[in-house]
Amino acid sequence: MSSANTPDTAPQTAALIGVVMGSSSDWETMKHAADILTEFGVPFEARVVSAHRMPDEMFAYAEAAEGRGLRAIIAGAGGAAHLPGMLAAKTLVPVLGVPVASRHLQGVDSLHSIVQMPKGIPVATFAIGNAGAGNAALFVVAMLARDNPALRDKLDAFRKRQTAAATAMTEELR
Ligand code: RP5
Repeated sequence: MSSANTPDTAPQTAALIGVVMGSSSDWETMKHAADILTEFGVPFEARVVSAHRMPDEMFAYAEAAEGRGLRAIIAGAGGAAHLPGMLAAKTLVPVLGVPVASRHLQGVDSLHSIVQMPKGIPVATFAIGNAGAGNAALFVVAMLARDNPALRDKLDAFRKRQTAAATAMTEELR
């Protein structure tokens, strides 16, 4: 059972996507990824897997990800934000990184930590905050939609609704 402030701790059956984060304080941002996956009906699990406070669990999560059938991991963290890179180092499952806004540097530190991976271990890095979390999930949907026509249709309809909403904005100017 999820609430507005905490990630779901109970994994759904046959999760395809892992949504992980360094702290429950990241959930306010990462729930925007969870909301998109829910909207598109993509099975996911949401967990706190802190890189520096529970490193053994983080390694275990990464090492098990491929065997458990995860197709991608969306990892959000703030500050030094080493979680996405460390996960990526321990699994062949693609990792998408979401920089969470930090208190003192507003997430620029998180962005730099995640995006500046040395060549060899990639982390697909998204925008700081809610937009990044939502877009990471939309990117996952687009990847899964390549061999899932029903999901492709949902994504197409989502884009068309967005276009219609933006088109209607001109009316609001009058
Ligand atoms: C990181 O430290 C987390 O990803 C979070 O963004 C940040 C602060 O964590 P808390 O102090 O709120 O638990 O590990």
